[in-house]
Amino acid sequence: MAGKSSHEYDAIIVGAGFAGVYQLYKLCQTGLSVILFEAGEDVGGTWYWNCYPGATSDVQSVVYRYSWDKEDLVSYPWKNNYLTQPEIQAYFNHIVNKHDLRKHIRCGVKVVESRFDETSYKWQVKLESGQTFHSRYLIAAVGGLHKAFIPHIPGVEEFKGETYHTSNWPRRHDFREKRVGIIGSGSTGAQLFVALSKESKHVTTFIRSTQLIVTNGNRPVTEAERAHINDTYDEIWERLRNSKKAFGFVEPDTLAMSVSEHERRRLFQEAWDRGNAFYYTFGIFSDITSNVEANQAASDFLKEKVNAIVKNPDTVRKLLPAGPYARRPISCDGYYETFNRENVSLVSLKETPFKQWTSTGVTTADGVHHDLDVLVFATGFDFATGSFEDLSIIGSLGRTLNDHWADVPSSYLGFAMAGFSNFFALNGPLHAFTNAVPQIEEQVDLVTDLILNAEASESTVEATPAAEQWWTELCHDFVKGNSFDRVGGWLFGDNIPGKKRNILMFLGGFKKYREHLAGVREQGFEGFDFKTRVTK
Ligand code: NA7
Repeated sequence: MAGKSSHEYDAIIVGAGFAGVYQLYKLCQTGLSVILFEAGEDVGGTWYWNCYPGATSDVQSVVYRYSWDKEDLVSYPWKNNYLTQPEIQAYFNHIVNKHDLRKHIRCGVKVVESRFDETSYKWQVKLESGQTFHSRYLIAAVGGLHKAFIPHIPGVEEFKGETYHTSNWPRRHDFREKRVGIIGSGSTGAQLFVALSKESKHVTTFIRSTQLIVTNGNRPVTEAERAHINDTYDEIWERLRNSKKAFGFVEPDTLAMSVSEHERRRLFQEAWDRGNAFYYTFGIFSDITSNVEANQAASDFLKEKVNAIVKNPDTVRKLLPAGPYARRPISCDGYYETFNRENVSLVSLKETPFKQWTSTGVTTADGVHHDLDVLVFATGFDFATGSFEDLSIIGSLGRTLNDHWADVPSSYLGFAMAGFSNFFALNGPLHAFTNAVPQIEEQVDLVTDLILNAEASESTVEATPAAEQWWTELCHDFVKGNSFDRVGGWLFGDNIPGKKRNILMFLGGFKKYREHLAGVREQGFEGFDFKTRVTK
């Protein structure tokens, strides 16, 4: 439905990734007037911005898509069991076109301030262009991993070559004659390192902390496999919805130490051959992240792989981490093999930190000057809260969302905050740590029902302070005893200087997350306050 006036809508959505596009679809179905603003020049969200070479999903193609379009599930073609960035972006365009959503989407539009007006019960949404739009509901679907983190590295501004963050990759590049330096070796840095080694003159990976990396196992899917998937799609979703990580694989109850060493190694090997770090971590044993001995065994097996694959013993030494195997698992095909190439170098920043930047590279503490034409920051994101900062969200009583989250990034169910009427931050702090797409669908479904209930009762809707506090404490409780807590990282906001350490996700698993959401619905939207709108 078109807007009531050119700047007046029932709902404004910000962001055209998995969350925003589904939210748009759902609200369009209800007959409400909706507009979606997207800062990028195309749909895709995270997958629009992160178009660096090698960008690939680490959730299998079969379940890295919407579950609600049954016809599309069985007909949309995909070649391999994992999806590359261009394939995912093509999927977004396909969905948007198929469901005639593009007419509601404005790309290349940045929201710079969003303020709730208590008198009109409307959000005033200001754009960079100077225009202001109004809506009853505001849904920020800006993605948890959106705000790029570029660390302060003293003297780096002396470098005069090309510089990029991976999430702001140039649409065209040619590095055939270029020497590239990559800072950062998480999921992004690993994929980029492998891909650029094949298309650049030389690649230097500057690694501060090494993490053990598992093959992704990307391979073509045969027609017979696809036919089987299509025949069993209902079972696949059913299994996924009743699992913890929602990756589509069966999550066993077997404890790592309950089987013989021989059997344990056999299963680790099988998982390595099959590929995928989430499968390696959660698909063979149930206690890799909760039992120290199990974690050690998983880690030792991967260290053996590094030893077996990487030829240079000094490189092996630099690649072996000291701590537990307990960060967001990283999947990357060909990672360790890449260190055997002639055109790559590894610099351990713990052993030889940056000493002096020059216009053509950097000298490290061992006196070596690393000549660079291009410097890439694969240094990650200000997870969960950072994405929302630039929207400058101001709720009831003039409180900003940034202030609300300053000490403890809190939410009810990962998307609702007390004091922020008619506002939903999809994938906000404390959403579930799972395959992103199915849990986004759960959030969007509930948000849509909340909006419909508020419409029917002519009310505003927001989380109660008690509900927000309860969910936040629950999320903090789930961390206790989890190996992730021993290492930290962006799941805790540790990567951002000055950010207070807090768990930023619900680690209770997808099934439990769904049960919580279902319970809220069954109890008449328990934890949400609907206040009748009084016309002033
Ligand atoms: P990550 O996983 O946050 O990785 C960032 C990397 O950047 C990591 O290796 C960091 O090392 C490194 N880093 C950060 N700051 C510095 C400085 N100052 N010096 C050297 N190295 C630094 O981000 P990704 O983009 O790889 O992945 C994020 C998620 O996006 C991923 O999990 C997927 O879900 C998609 P550190 O470990 O902090 O020592």
